[in-house]
Amino acid sequence: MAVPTAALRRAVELRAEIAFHNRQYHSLDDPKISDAAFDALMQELLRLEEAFPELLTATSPTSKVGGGLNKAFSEVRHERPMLSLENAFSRDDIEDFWRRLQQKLGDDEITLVTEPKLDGLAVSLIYDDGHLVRAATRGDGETGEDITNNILTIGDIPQQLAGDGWPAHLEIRGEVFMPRAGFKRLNERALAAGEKTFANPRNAAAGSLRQIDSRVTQERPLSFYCYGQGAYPSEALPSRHSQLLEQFRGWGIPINPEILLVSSVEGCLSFYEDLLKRRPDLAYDIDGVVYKVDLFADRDRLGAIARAPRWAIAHKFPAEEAVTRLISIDVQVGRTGALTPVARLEPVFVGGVTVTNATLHNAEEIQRKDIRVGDQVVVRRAGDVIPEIVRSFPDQRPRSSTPFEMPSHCPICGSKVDDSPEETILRCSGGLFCPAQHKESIRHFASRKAIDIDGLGEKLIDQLLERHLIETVADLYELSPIVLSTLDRLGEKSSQNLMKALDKSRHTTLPRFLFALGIREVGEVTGRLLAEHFRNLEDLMVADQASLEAIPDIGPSVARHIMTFFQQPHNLEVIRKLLDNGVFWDPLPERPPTEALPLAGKIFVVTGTLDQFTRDQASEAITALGGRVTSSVSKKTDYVVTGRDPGSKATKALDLGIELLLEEDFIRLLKGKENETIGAELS
Ligand code: 5U1
Repeated sequence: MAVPTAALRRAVELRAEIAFHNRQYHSLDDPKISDAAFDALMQELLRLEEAFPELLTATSPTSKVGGGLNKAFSEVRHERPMLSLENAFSRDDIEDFWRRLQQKLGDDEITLVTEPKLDGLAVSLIYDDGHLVRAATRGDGETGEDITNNILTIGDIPQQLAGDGWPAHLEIRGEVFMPRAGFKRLNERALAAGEKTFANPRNAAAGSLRQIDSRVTQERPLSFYCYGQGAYPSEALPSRHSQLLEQFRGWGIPINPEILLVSSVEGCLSFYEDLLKRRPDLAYDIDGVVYKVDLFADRDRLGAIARAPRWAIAHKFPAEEAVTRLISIDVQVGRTGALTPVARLEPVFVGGVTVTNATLHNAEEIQRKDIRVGDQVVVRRAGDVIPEIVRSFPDQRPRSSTPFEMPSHCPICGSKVDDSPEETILRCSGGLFCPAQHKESIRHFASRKAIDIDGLGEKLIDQLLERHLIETVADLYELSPIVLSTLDRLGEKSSQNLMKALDKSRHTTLPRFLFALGIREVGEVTGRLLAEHFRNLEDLMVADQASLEAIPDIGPSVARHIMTFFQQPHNLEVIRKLLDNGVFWDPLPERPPTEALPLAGKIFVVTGTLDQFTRDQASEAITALGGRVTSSVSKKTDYVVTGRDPGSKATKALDLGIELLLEEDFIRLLKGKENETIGAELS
C-alpha cells in the first residue's frame, strides 16, 4: 500500500521532534517537554509505522533505544545491547501482555517479578574477578559513555563484590538515581549560592553522572539499585531472575526491597496500585513498575523485538508532570492577610486528574522560576500534593511578555499591602476589615481541628456574611433555626444538624480554643503548648513578652503576635461574647512538676497515621510523661514517632540521624516510661 503523503509528512515531523527531545533529555539534561508528552510522540510514530510498515527504517527513533552520546566521555560498546522496555498504560495493555506470554509459553505457570521502575539513569557495571573495572551509561543501547570514575564515587556501588562464587567476568545493570531528600538539599544549597537548580531528581542524577570532574560527582547524593544482568556466563545463571537478584544482594549489590513475585494479571495490578498509592512517600521518584518473566528459560523462548524484550513490560504511572499554558495569575488573600499568587491554567491531565490551578507560593518563587502569564509551563502534581509549576520555557515566549508583579493594594479590599523586609510574604493590611481575611478567619474557627462545627462550610459562611447574619465568630452561637431557614440550599434537616453541631462545639478544649482564635503563628502545636503552660485563658491573656518567650519553642515573633492579639479590644470583645454564648472547656488537671517525669527534656515529632492513637492522643501521652511535642524536625528532636504514610518529616529525621519510633516502638517506650513512673511512686 502506498503511504499517504499526510502520513509521510507526519512521520518526518515526529522523527525530527523526537530527535530534538531525545537530545535535550539524554545529552543536555534540559528536557523541553514532559515524559508523558514524549511518550505520546513515540506512540503516535509507532502507530503510524504499524499502519504503514514502509515508514519503518533502521534510523527511526522507534528502532533505537536511547539518546545520543556526549563526546566528553570515551565510548564503550556494550557486550550485549542495553534494551529498553515497551510501555503499558492500562489494564487492557497488561491483559494483552499476559495473553502474549500465554500464547508463547502455553499452559505453564507464569511467574513474574514485579519491580518499581526508578526514574534515574540506566548504567552498566562490569566486574572482573569481583572488581569494578568499568561503568558505562546506556547511550544509544549499543554504545554508551565510560563513566567509571564517576560511578566509583557512589558509595552504594561496591568496588569489590562481597562473599564469593561470582563469575570471573560479569555485568550488572541497574539505575543510578538521586533520592528526593538529597535532591532537595542539593537544590537548597544551589539556591543559597545563587546557582542554577535542577528541575527534578532525574536531571540532577544525569547532570551529576556527566561531570568531567568526578570530585563534583562525589558531592552529589547518588544511589543505585540493580535490576538485572548484562553479559553473564549462562552456566553461572540460576534458573530465575529472582534467584539471581538474591545472589547479587549477597555480593553487596543494592537490590530494591520492594520487589515481589506474582502469577496473574491481578497480582501485577495490585502491585501497581499499591506502589501508586505509596509513590509520594517513597524516598525516590518512580515513573511506573516493571513486570518481568522470572524464569530465564521462558525469557529465551519469548525473545525480543527491535528495541525491547517480549518478556518484560513497563506499566507507567500517570505522568506527574505535563506541559500547559499559564492563562493568568490571580492573587488570593488568606486568613492572616498573606497574598498568594495562584496560577490559572489551561486544563491539563496530570497525576490522574485534570488540573486548572496551581500554587505559585510567592512573588520570589515566580521571579526565581521566571514564570510569566502566557508561558508554556511544566505543571507537577505528585500524589495528593497541591499542583505546582516546576518551570517555564522562557525561550518560547513572545517578546511582548512582561514579568509578573504583585499588587501594591489588596485585590479584595484595596488596603495597602505590607511589604515587610523580614518576610517573603506580602500581606494585606486590612485585618478583619478585609472581607477575604474575615471570611477565612471564620472558616478557620469552624474547621475540624479548631472549634469543629460540622456542616458549616464555605458557601454557608458566604451567605451568613453577605446577609449580615453574623459579624464575628461569636455571632454563630446566636443563630436560630428561624434565621437558618432563610438561607439558600439549607433544608430543615441540615439546619437542625447545624444547630446541633453548633451546640456540640460549645464544649471544647483550651488548646482547640486557642488555635481557633486564629492568632498569627499559633497553630495546633503552639495552642497546646500555651494551654499546657498557662493552664487557663486569663493568665495567657495578660502574659508579657518575656514570660511568653520563656516557653520553649515560642520565639519573639510568636510572642509578639500573641500579645498584640490580646491587646486588641475587638478580639477581647469576641472572646467575651463566645464565653457568654456558652463556649466552655474543662479545666486542665493539676500536673506534677515536669522535670520529675520520665520523658522530661525529650522532644518528639509525630508524623503519619497511627493506628491506635489520634495525633492529639499521641501528643497527650507524650506530654503526660513530661515530653514535648513540636511540629518540625530539627537537630534538637529526640524522637520522630512515625505512623503510616509518613511525610518528609520522617525523611528529614533519617537525614539528621534522629531515632524513628514506629507505632509499636512508641507504645513500648510509653509503657516502659509509665512503669518507671509507677515504680518511682511506689518506692
Ligand atoms: N526495575 C527495572 N527497571 N528497568 C529498566 N527493571 C528494568 N529493566 C529494564 C529497564 C530499562 O530493562 C530490561 C530490558 C532489563
